[in-house]
Amino acid sequence: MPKIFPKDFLWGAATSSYQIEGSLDADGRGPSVWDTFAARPGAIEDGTDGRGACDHYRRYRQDVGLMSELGLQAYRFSIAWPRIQPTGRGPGNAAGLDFYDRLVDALLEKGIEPYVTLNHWDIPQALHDAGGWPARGTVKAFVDYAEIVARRLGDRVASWCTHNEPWCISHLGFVNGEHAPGDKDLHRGILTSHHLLLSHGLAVPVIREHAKPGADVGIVLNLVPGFPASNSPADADALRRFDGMFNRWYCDPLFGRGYPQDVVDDHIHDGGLPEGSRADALPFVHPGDLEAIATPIDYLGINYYSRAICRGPEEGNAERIIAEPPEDIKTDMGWEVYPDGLRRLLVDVHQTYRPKALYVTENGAAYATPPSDDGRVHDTRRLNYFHGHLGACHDAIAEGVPLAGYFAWSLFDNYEWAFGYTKRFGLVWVDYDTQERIPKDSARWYRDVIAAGEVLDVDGYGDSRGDS
Ligand code: IFM
Repeated sequence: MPKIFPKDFLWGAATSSYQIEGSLDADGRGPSVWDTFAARPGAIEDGTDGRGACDHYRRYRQDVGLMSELGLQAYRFSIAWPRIQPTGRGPGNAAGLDFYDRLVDALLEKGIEPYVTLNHWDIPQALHDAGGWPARGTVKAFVDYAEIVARRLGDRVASWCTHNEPWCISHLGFVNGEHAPGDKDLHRGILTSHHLLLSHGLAVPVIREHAKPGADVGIVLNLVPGFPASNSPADADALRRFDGMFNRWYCDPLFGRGYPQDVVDDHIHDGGLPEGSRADALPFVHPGDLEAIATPIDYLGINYYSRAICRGPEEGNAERIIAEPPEDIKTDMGWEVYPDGLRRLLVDVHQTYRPKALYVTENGAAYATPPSDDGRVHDTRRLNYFHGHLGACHDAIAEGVPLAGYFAWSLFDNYEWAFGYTKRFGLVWVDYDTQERIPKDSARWYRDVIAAGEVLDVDGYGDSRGDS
């Protein structure tokens, strides 16, 4: 059966500011926490930072031309907060705002809808120094920043996202220290998650006030469907715990259910909250916070890469673990390729929370496949990944999920955070020395999929050369 998408299904690709822009010192940009973190010895696998990246800040016109050649209908990108407010407070920096103004206009000239994310992790360093996400004062700072951007771009932007992947900021940034700012403190991670959610909820009406009629406002979560490794009670509990920390801690309050008590109990167990803490009486949750967080949104964006197989503690190993997938179905990130997890996730979220609309705001795979002798990049494994996952999207729609669009991650190979430039997620190959761009086989396939509105067969696109 052909997998044909609804006519109004939106096809796009996504990036983020720190991962592609480069030009970190241009036009009054202030330092972000990622500039600082990347300078820390050993923090980044290849010791690099975002200073060069894809040089998109200077090459954005050419890049928009490439998007147009690929037939993208929407481009999801993020605004670098330190370009707009170099210290995270005060009036907008004209040169920084001008850049995004030009980018938005360039996109619209090519008929590409701008999908703007306000926070894809690069919070100004000065704001972090003043307390950062664990401090409640940052909530107001974010809402002020959102207002500055919405005032300037609101007349043209089709869709707004407050935060990208609050779990990553809270957990990777503050609990396990793999991301900026590199803290290892569960309590600060919990405070961060609350302040991200609260600032989202308070920013929604402010953005709406300045947005054009019909523009959407929402948030993007990285959700991971969990599966138990066996039928044992220990594995069932590992799944409950994983799902709670990763998914429900964010979805439940966003959709009016407050924080889940079982996750509060897990946090108590792990030393992140005091004994006796109650989900309905957390000291950092002020009256009105939960109502603000649950402000109705126009869509929920889901970033999906893989699933987790959850295993409970075993004798001699007190830790609950996520089982390792087999080698042959892993991407370069070590993540299992599991397309049906996306269908399951979309159906579950739809049935549990009933968001008005859903988007897959990121989905993709890291494979390092270099250019072959013929000058092309035969990324057959990425092609197969996209083929499987778009099929899963189609199946979810057939099951009644209001899935409105799909954004491939990523348009370009780019700076993969703590992995530096060692992981390549792009539809488009980037030579970081010359800044040459080469659309990969997956990009040619995706272009044809967009034109057809259908999950096309991959035959005739890939080539086994160079992709192992
Ligand atoms: O590159 C990241 C992106 O910034 C956020 N979502 C996951 C991607 C792949 O790790």
